[in-house]
Amino acid sequence: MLRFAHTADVHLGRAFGYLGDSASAHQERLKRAFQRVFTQAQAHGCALVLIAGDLFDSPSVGREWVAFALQTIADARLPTVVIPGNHDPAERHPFRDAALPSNLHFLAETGRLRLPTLDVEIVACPAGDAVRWETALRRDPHGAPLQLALTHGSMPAAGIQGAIQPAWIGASGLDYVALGDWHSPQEWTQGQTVCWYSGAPEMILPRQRLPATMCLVDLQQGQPARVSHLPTGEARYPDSAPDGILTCDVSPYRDAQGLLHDLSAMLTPETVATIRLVGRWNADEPLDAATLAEYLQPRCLWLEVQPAYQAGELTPRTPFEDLLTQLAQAYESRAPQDAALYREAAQLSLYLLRGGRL
Ligand SMILES: [Mn+2]
Repeated sequence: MLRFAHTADVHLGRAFGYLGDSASAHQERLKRAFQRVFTQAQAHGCALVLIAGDLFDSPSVGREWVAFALQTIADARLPTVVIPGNHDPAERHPFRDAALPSNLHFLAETGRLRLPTLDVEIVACPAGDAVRWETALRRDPHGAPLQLALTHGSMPAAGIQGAIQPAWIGASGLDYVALGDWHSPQEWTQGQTVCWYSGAPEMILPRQRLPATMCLVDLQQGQPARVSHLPTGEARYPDSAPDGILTCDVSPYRDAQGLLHDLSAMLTPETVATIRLVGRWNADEPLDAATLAEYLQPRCLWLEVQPAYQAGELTPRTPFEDLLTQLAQAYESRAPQDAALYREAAQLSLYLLRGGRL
């Protein structure tokens, strides 16, 4: 039996501008996730590590990122196979001119590699070379007992034509195809050939499945590959929100402070959340989603606030607010057909006077 680790889309060296002050901490998280791929591989007795493209975020990442990747791979001492992705294409890949450790097999072109000590044969299908993939994705009847492929590109999806066709996988006769490009894990098994996008080992963009994982694959001759998923990333949804969407009923709150307090308690520096505010906001002060997001953002990795609540009716509290309301009522009685408009104008005036934003 052959047991191996499959990851892709590590994106080492990514800047993470959208994370603001948390960007450099998240770059460190990416490094830890990459190291975790190897520690998990070792802990589970893997004989091989596959990295299906986009190991680096760009061909021009700083030299320290390249040195880090090479050192991590060398230290792990496991045979490791890397192909270029669309972010780190073959012609300008950082590994091209680097001195590679002996356990690293960098396959820059479409082709085959045989690792005799493992009885395994590997087909490389790097990004940008899709015209050669259909013929390359084939079992060699005279080849090694176990045969697998690494491919970096998109399957057909809504609005995307796709660089790979599922039919190529089905017709390949290979034991496993390790896909890279999509950042959430997804299965594309066709017929006898088990096929997965491993997903990125840490969050690259918030819209991917969290926590990020890697694939652990067991391959036995004549049997379908068995795949399990091991966590590698630290970015995660709140405990109470398995899909990342935290629904919060604002009705019981009498001020924004109490709401902020309760929401803050659910956040950590690793939290990624969409907070959906529902119910009726009954407090005197306006509830402003943008202000709320500004306050909560430094308390987590990333969040979005979705205002889906209804605002309760505001009643005048000061002589000036009284005057505004009476004015609107006077207009309303003169033009009853526009009553709704005047009422809305009066409510909006009170909202803005109390510091609300549009
Ligand atoms: Mn990618």
